[in-house]
Amino acid sequence: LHPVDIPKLVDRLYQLLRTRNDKPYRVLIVDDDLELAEHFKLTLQGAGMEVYLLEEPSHILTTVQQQRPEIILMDLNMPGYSGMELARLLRLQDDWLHTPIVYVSAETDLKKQMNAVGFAGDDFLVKPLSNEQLVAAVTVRVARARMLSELMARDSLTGLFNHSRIKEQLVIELARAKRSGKPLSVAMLDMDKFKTVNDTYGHGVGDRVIKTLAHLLQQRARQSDTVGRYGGEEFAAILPDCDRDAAWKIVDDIRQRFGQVSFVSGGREFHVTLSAGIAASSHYDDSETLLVAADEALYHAKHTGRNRVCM
Ligand code: GH3
Ligand code: MG
Ligand code: MG
Ligand code: MG
Repeated sequence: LHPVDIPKLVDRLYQLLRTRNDKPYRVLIVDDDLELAEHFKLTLQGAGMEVYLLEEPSHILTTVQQQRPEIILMDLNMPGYSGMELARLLRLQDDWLHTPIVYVSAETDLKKQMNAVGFAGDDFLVKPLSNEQLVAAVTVRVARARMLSELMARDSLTGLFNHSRIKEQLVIELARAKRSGKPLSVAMLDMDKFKTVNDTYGHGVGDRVIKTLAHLLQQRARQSDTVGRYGGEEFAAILPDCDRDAAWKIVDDIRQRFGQVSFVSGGREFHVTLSAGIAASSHYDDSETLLVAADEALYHAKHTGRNRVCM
């Protein structure tokens, strides 16, 4: 049995973060002082970031939708608009609930600063601002936001990607596969008669079995594969550059290895098997139908005797 290897998990997290951090930070500047905004833009671009200026505050919602900024630098006072109101408007949208919003203003009155942060937004930077200050302020916040989103995408029991990240990742990977003309397969794996494991040996032992399969999946997967815990004792794997037959071989190998693991509880030894279903992108156009197809194949595996991989 493998206990969850925390240092390895943390290491993997940092690895992921590094690859995600390869992408330039996306910054949106909202300021009516175009000369200053342009200066901020050049400074942040100089640090390797992608920067957009919002010239027309009333377009803020469509602009964030298009540019998907990871941080917003918000002026406080603009003719006809208040930065606080714009920040509040963003905060009312689910998509922008977590995006750091930092006011950048010449306002030196601490009470007014706190009032703005209390109304919406996260923090306050006072102009004038050195280039170093600006770059550091953005870097720290975006790096932390990315780290947080990586952590939130993880299932706490296994450290694997969770349900929502799997679905997000599938949309991205499928689009990439369609662009490159390469195959992509999806596998759904579900343990057989798992309720019996819980009923016989207890929930804690059940959890251990779940962690063991997670570990096995992670070890067997390639760097480019995405494995996740889809639900209770159900797992999903996205295998890019892998057609249905190749996917079947990989998943069937995992099935065999998992079936060979000897679990021990209270002096008793037992084995657990799994069933799996596979679907390939060559047959389906969108991520939802691909997942449904993998699920149907899994259902078929269950109904034809379990402990098998169907496609
Ligand atoms: P089947 O072969 O048809 O899949 O039978 P099954 O008993 O495995 O049925 P199903 O997949 O529907 O049931 C999953 C069970 O897994 C139900 C629940 O008690 C258990 N389970 C779900 N999440 C967890 C968990 O986090 N820990 C433990 N120990 N058990 C869980
Ligand atoms: Mg202004
Ligand atoms: Mg099951
Ligand atoms: Mg299940």
